[in-house]
This record gives sequence, structure tokens and C-alpha cells, in this order.
Amino acid sequence: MTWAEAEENCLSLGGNLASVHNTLEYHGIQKIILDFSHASASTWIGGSDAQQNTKWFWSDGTLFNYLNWCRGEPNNYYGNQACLQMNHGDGKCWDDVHCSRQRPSVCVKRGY
Ligand SMILES: [Ca+2]
Ligand SMILES: [Ca+2]
Repeated sequence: MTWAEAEENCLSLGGNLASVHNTLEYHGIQKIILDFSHASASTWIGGSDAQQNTKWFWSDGTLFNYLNWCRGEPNNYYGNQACLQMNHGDGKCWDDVHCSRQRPSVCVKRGY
């Protein structure tokens, strides 16, 4: 799905695309992806800077207070890349990409 289709899908399930706030959460999401897909493909989570370039927000409204960008990212390669994919490259870190790319995705449903 595209990033927006993935977020819409998460909303229909009562959640949002996943947000990440520390290394423990990041590894937890990576484990979910690995357990379900037996792979570590590039995957949408809920970060985007679509409203204003370089101003990143999580779609679930939580603070964007943890970063795990790959070296040289976010780089707005070939124009404004505004959506966040995780498990990018050898470092399995974050990359900004064009939101129209097709990616698998992970939702989060907060328990409070
Ligand atoms: Ca951007
Ligand atoms: Ca990028």
C-alpha cells in the first residue's frame, strides 16, 4: 500500500501506523515484522513531514522524540520525500521516501 492507504487501513482497524519512541519499541516492531513475514523488508510506519518539509510528526499524535535515521537520511532524494520507511538498508534504519511507494506496514493500537 501507499503510506496514506496504509494509514487509512490502520484507522479502519482502530489504530494508526506505528510510532516509535525508543530503541526497545523499535526492536519490538522489528520482531513483529520478522515473526509475521519471516523477513525484514522496508516497511511503513507513521512518520511523515508532509505538512512542512523537515517537520516530522507521527500520525498517532505522539511526540517525535526518538530518531533512527540511516546515515545521510532524511535526504529528500529526487524531490520532497515525506514518508518514513523503517528497516531500510543494512542498518535496518529509517529512510524518507516518496509516499506513493508500495510498502508493507505496521499499525499500532494504544491501550489507553
Ligand atoms: Ca521531506
Ligand atoms: Ca531518503
